[in-house]
Amino acid sequence: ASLQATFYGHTYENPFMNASGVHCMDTAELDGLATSAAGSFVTKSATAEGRDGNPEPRYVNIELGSINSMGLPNLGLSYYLDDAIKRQTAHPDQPFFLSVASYKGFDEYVANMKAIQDSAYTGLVELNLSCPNVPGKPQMAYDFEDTEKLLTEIFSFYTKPFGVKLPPYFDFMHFDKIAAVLNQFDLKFVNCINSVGNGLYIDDETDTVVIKPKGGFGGIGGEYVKPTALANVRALRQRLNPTIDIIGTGGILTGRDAYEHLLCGASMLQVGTQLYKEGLGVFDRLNTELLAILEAKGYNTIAEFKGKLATLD
Ligand code: RRO
Repeated sequence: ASLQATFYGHTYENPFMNASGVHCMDTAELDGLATSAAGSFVTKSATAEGRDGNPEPRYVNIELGSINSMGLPNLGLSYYLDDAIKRQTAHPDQPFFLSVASYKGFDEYVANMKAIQDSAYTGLVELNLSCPNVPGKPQMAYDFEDTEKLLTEIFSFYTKPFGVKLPPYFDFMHFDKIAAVLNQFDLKFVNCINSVGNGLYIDDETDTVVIKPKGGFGGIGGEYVKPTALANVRALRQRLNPTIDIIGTGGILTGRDAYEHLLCGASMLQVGTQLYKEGLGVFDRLNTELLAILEAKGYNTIAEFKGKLATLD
């Protein structure tokens, strides 16, 4: 059997990548991903200017996952663009992903996309509409009107391939609304999900929160979020134009978790918390575990079961 992944018309060795924010801050970390068993990788979400981010502690591993309020620490868009332009010729048939966010809101999103449009970078961009950790700034993709306005503005000048990273939604009306917005545009992919925003974890010995920013509130990842991630992948696969591929992110610890995301319709799979906990060796293990599942079930390719989740009616 083969784990080859088809995504945006390209064939990757396997569907696994890091989730943005983990192991992707600088050229050295990106080199580690590029030479790992991951099929692709994404850079840390960049803002126009470099940022130190929120005060520490701001990321903590907990038993069933992680909580973070990093606050968009990054080296600035021009750093990641320069790195990406140097890197993009290595595997032109398997483009990696440049993640772009905004600290200041709507106008900075537009300015950042203009900078990429005007650059020599030709690869994929993951537009992060879902950072939960900037004090005073709501997650863009929870505002359906602003998201539509922003994508309209970006598509008025941007001609390179890109997709969007979404927050989790929890209501069928919201699945319907975000899909109706996204289906108006020639997006290449959506990524479901970013962390489940503004959770609270309490240490049972000290009765205190575990991260410093925002009084302890932070984005939750890991095992906690798998059912929500699967629901978002599935619900959007059922609603989006078939030309829009889905990246599944959230709660992938094992080959079985990966398999379930693929059943829901994901084409690529991102690993955040478990990569942070386990290091780059996670990709070898996930490849081995997912391949064993395909072979046990008699599948030769991911295409044979992708999106084919069975229901009870
Ligand atoms: O840097 C962060 O605090 C962060 C970002 Br930009 C994001 O998109 N998701 C997240 O959990 N943390």
